[in-house]
Amino acid sequence: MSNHDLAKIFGEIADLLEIKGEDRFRVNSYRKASRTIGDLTEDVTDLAKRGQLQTIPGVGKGTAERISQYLKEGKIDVHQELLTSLPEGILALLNVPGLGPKKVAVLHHVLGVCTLDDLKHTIEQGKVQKLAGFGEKTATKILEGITFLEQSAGRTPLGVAQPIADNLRDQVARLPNVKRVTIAGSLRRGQETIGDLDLLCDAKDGKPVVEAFTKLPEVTGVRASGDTKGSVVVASPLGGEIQVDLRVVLTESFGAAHQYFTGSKEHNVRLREIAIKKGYRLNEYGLFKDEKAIAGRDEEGIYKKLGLPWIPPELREDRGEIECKEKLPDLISLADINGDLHVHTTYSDGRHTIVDMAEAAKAKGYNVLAITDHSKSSAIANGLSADRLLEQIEDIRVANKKVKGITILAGTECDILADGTLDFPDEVLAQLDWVVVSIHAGQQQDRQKVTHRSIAAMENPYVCALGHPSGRLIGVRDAMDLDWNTVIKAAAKTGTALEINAAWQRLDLKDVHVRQAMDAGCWLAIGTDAHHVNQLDQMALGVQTARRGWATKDRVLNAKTVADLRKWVTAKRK
Ligand code: DGT
Ligand code: CA
Ligand code: CA
Ligand code: ZN
Repeated sequence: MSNHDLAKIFGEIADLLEIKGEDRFRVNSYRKASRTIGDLTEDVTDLAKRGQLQTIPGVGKGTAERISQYLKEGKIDVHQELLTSLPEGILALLNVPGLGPKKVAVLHHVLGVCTLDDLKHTIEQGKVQKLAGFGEKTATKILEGITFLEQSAGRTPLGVAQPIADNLRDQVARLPNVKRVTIAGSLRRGQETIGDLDLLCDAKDGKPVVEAFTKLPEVTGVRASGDTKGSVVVASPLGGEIQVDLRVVLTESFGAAHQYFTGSKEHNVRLREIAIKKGYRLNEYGLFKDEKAIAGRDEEGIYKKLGLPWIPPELREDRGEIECKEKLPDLISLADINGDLHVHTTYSDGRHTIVDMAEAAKAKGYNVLAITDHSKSSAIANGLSADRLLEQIEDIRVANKKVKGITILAGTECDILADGTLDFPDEVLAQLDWVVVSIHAGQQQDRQKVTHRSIAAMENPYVCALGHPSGRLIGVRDAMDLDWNTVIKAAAKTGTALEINAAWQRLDLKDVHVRQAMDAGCWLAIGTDAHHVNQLDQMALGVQTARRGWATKDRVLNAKTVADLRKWVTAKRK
């Protein structure tokens, strides 16, 4: 945890210094320290204990002293001084997509902008548009950025919320007299961001359970505590807090409550209508005919009595799941996944070697792992030149002999350049087993350009999958302005898979685009984009996103055997 917090503080120092107009050298040294600390595999606390802070590349005496101060006092003087010398709202401006410290500095010094509200007003007054280096287009982008921020405010990405919820669920499960605990709400439905966490508990006497819940070590505040319901807040690792609701119900109502609190609201409204038509009454306590409960112990019973099959939570959005009746799709599940099709190693910016990644993938029960390191244009990610890629292919052949029971595919995550050409020539791509192509720069280009680039790349027969197609970062950066109909049509026509990038920051494709791709007959490839062995676990998020897009196993390449996957690649090349 310290590494993450320290990296964030050093990054803020760099930003604040830059806004103040301090010299580049100082700014860069803090920025570098931030990046190195964020990338460390070892906890700084341990390094500090051994007196080895200065062995961290780029960390000199001064930085080491600041780290030590942070570890002792939880703060750093320069950081505190900077925060008091600038208006409070300044850091919030940096969160606006498209606004970096340089632009914020101009807005602050020239127009006196201190807060998001100031910024909105000065744009409305037409002042920002007239600034050198801004213009009408930039002003519009900034306004869009502010709207984007306002919409994502207070919501936590699924991948961040999941481990917090799992941990709380497990702790509540260990409380006295608790029969079972389960997660409900948007988290159970696998929605990409979560407003609050909803836990449901089966116990006879709610009050002591709720009381104990409000006293869990993670709890930083209590909003409500009653006989059957408690509401608390816990800290989010991204800053800010997350609300967690716990409801306690009796065994005979558990299924009804699980159904009700899983939602979505829209899905529930539809169910209630069906219930009313049948002369029943549906609520969180059960399904009732007159005053008699006819279902409520389990979800299946409720759906059955309403004339429906049990509907997987990921589909409960009133997007056609009710009308489907008995013909619900047989959704892909984690058990169907034979491998991961997008991971990085120490060859580019990953933390682990090819062999380590393969061993970790094998431990997950996979039969196949595609190594897809960056290509040379992704210079900050230490992208590979063609020569280094050829060396890596050799290394992968050797690793394949060493690690038995899993096939390591030699792949790439090749950059799609600004004009739609690829970072490697066809002769190089031809030597690989698996090719992902991604846009990493020029995401701001207009719709026509980004659409053309994506399509041009997919028209190359060596290309297997289009990586993180939208380029969005959840709550941080908006998607590219793609013409989705055209891109999805091109994917179907060229037989190129669209990736579901399962990294928690991305989930890209997102659910509705997965659905559109499914309807268009596209292939899908799920990749965790793991830069660390632990991140292979993100596959669960990718599968959930696939399920929310109604994806079935026959269309997901990860469900193929190695032999069939190879056949698929060969066929695509013809
Ligand atoms: P969130 O927290 O914004 O990510 O989304 P949810 O879906 O978790 O919503 P939340 O926490 O407000 O409520 C949990 C579930 O409880 C929701 O999915 C459906 C049910 N629910 C809450 N309020 C209502 C309501 O007014 N009507 C109906 N039918 N269901 C509700
Ligand atoms: Ca919720
Ligand atoms: Ca809630
Ligand atoms: Zn990428």
